[in-house]
Amino acid sequence: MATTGVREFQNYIGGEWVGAASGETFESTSPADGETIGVFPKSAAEDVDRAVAAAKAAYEDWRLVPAPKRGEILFRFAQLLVEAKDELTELMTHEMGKVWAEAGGDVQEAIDMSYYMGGEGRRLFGQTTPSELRDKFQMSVRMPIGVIGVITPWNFPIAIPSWKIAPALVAGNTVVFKPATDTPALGQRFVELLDEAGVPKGVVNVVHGGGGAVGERLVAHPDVRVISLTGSRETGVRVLQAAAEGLKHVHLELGGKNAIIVMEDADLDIAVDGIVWSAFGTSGQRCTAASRVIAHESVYGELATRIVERAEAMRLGPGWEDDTDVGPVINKPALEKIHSYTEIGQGEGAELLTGGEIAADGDLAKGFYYRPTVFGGVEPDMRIAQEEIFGPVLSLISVKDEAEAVRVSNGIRYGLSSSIFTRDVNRAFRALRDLEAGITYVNAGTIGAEVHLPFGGTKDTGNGHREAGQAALDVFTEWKSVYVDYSGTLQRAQIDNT
Ligand code: UN1
Repeated sequence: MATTGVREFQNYIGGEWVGAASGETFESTSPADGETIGVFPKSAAEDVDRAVAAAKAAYEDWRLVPAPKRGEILFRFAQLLVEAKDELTELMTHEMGKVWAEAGGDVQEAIDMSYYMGGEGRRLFGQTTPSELRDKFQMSVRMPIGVIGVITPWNFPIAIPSWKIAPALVAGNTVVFKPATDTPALGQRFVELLDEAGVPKGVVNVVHGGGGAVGERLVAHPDVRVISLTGSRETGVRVLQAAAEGLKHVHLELGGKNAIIVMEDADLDIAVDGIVWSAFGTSGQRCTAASRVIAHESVYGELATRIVERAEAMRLGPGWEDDTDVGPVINKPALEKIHSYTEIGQGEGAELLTGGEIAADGDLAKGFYYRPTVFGGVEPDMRIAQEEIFGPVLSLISVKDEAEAVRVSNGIRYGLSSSIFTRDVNRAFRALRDLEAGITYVNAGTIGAEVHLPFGGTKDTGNGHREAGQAALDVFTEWKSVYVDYSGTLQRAQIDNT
């Protein structure tokens, strides 16, 4: 595709906009219609090394900037995001493909997170405790760690960078940021706004390029102390292995295979709304998307009919058009992977109730569109009910009772989001206790987490950390325990305290 007139973007290293040392580039194109969004540096190890050196140098002063001041920069950043919300929303409908309302929600989530973490500048609470000895004071304080490597996905191209970069900055760390190669223009705008907000040179650096060249060097670099990655399980395992030798902190936010349980006493109108929103919103490309519905056998039939009806009424199209319900999926390999699961599902004996095909009529042929797809009669151990498809594909599973519903919901390797629709409060609380997931919704779908509670999952969804909320600070700080003895003598803990 011709690139004349297309904007050329650069890396941002130590406060300078620079190309890749090799001079190589790659293009970002729209999944909605193939339009070229921009040309970006295809960076390599050398570029990463320069960015890490800049971040390391900037850390020496940034860690000493009072945290409330760092927070004020985040407040300004949040305000700039508010002002740029429409522009970023529009760019997101083009570069990533999600529909207008959801793209606005993505930007809003970054606004919320930046205000929330800006406020942490005046908190960053530690603990004070009594001492077992006389005339001794003690407390714990959160300390910054150093240079943080931030590797983000394309599905929340503004929100997820904010989940990692805002807490990293308020805590006094510096950052080397590798945006997803499918959404680099949005990553770039994010950093431009941080710069405008007053983040000093070298505190946030951006290096564009692939996971192989840029990501691997970031993980291997001895001066990067923390890696925060949102991505696939396979990438997460590779990063953990690569980071082991350097004993780096690794924060992983990986896959999901989230289920909505619908019991016989549920309000089916709300359940259908919640299912359709969670399964087909963002074209199913959320880690939190619902890809399984576990329905009590007495409501299974009605639910299936109503979900199929709603799926068939959804209009596919570019996200910037007002009447679009479902946008494209991110790229051709994603489209092919999603379609392969239709074949896998049919091969396994599931019943294709609707969808199951690439949509290519008229202008849709210019992009990567997949029809909302529903499989019925799915058995819990089928691949379509076990593996993350990351597209608009939903599996319906019928169960006999609550115990079986919970067992099926838990019977996967992942543990991100979960949901139950019921009017029985006892049942709801049992589900809250028993569902093995980092997030459980009652009478809502599986998507829509807010920024001030921890976000993340159990089992293969991660490695025990959480983003968002107070929990996010644990990834980007280390505790220091401080003991001050003002007794004027040497007091020995555990010995002189009798
Ligand atoms: C993701 O899919 O990786 O809860 C993030 C939600 C959104 C975030 C999803 N607030 O669906």
